[in-house]
Amino acid sequence: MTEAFLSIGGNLGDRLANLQAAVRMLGDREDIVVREASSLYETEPFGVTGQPDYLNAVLRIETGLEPEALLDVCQQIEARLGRVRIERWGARTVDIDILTYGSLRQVDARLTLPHPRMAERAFVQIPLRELQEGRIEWTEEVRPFAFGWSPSTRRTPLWVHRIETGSTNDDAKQLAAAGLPGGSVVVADRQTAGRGRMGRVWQSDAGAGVWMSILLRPS
Ligand code: A4P
Ligand code: MG
Repeated sequence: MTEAFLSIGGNLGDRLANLQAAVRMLGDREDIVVREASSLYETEPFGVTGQPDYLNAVLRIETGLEPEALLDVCQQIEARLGRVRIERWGARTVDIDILTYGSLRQVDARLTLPHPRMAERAFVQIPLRELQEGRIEWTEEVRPFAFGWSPSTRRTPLWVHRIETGSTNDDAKQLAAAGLPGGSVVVADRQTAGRGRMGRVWQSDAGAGVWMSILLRPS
């Protein structure tokens, strides 16, 4: 079995149902085990603008399939979920790309590994870092959307980093409602509206500020 990372995303129809169906179809196969799924992220379209926002995630799988056969499976699932290729980078129900396959490096018209454009895309890098480092970043174009979704049973606390936010407390409450587990931390470089506990406002020197909230009992 070889470890591989897949990127999945879509921006048409019932986006969540489409991604869940794709993950289920991958996991139903005897030659693929889905080990871990990142959170879902809602992301601004990259490449072609004027299309709906995407939901994106990254999966860690193990597979007995050769890389080309794995790509066949990904494309079959895309087709079963109604993907029609109209324009490159255009809107789609589900797109499944292979990010890495073990440590394999190859450049080929049909399959290039690692995925040639993965480094420049926040919608790939941020979910990947979540799986590899247990750390969530929250940027304007990539927002955590849901946590602990099927098939992942991953409940490890996460570190959520925001560049700027109104209030880390409000963020923490919202993320807890979405399923972020206890022990998670929300930090921000800048906080614009939140107030400290008991009405106190905490302030540190400009440029050196770190605001943070810790989830103790997410329920
Ligand atoms: N191909 C080569 N290497 C690979 C690989 N490692 N994994 C070939 C998958 N496919 C690979 O892909 C075109 C061809 O790339 C395939 O036939 C395969 O042989 P495609 O999926 O048919 O077409 P595409 O997805 O429109 O093109 P491409 O270049 O894969 O686009 P991307 O890079 O997947 O970008 N914005 C947000 N926010 N979220 C998104 O998920 N996705 C795209 C598509 C654009 N903007 C996005 C998102
Ligand atoms: Mg693609």
